Amino acid sequence: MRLQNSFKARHDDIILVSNPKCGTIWLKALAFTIINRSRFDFDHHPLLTHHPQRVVPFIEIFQGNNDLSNIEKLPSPRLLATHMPLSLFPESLATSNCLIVYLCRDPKDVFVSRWHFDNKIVVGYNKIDLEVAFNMFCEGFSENGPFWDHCLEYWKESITKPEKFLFIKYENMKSDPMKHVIRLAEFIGVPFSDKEQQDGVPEEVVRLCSFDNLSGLKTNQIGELSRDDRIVLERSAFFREGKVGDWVNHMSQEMGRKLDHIVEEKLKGSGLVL
Ligand code: PAP
Repeated sequence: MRLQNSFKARHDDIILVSNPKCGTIWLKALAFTIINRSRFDFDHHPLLTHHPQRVVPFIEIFQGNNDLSNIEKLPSPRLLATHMPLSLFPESLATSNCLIVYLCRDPKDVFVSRWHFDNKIVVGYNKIDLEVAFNMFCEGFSENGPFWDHCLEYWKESITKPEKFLFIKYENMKSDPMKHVIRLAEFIGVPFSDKEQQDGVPEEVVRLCSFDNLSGLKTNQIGELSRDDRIVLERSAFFREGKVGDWVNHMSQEMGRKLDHIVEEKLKGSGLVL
């Protein structure tokens, strides 16, 4: 609720939004690389030595530290990320010209990813049985509200205001990352020039931010990250499989059908299919 009162969106903000475990870190890496491509060359890039969580801040981290004023000190244009539902954003989000990129993913893979992630938290989390966690997910328990409500809020905006909300699916980005990198650059107002396309710059962005590349870097493998001092987790926790459909290795077909059915019902009539 504090976010509603204190976060002020700027006209040139770019805000990356997702439910947890939809591939936020990948989107952060891609957007950061696209925006800063004239500042950093690919051989000496900050992502080679800095965890992607560090190069694009979460609005919630400022909020958790009670220092949202620090977000005001960031220079424009700001590249920010959040897991917040749209309904928790302040009025300034709707009235400003800021851009929102929303990343969604098959909820079965999201659930499995989240369960593994939570079990890797070193401090600040009690381990939980997969079946118990699954039932809670199906009932909509999440710090950001039910998974489907979160997606739907942003989906509806992306239909009525496509110039302000870009809705992307993880699975589509996996099957054609180049197309999405080009689209993302266009949407955030920094399209690749013909020369850049001829020189293979979009390919370089895709390669730098690929799961294989990022997950193999020391900065993303060794050590711990602290999230607003309450949670400590392994840096590698953000890079597990990076695949579509890994849920089959952890959930039964029956669980998969149950979740599919719930999600289908919740999204009925919206045009959104997950
Ligand atoms: P967050 O919500 O805590 O920020 P987030 O980055 O959204 O996490 O999700 C992590 C997932 O993205 C992991 O999925 P998995 O558990 O199914 O493997 C992680 O492996 C995946 N991921 C991380 N980097 C990439 C990447 N470069 N390409 C594709 N998937 C990635």
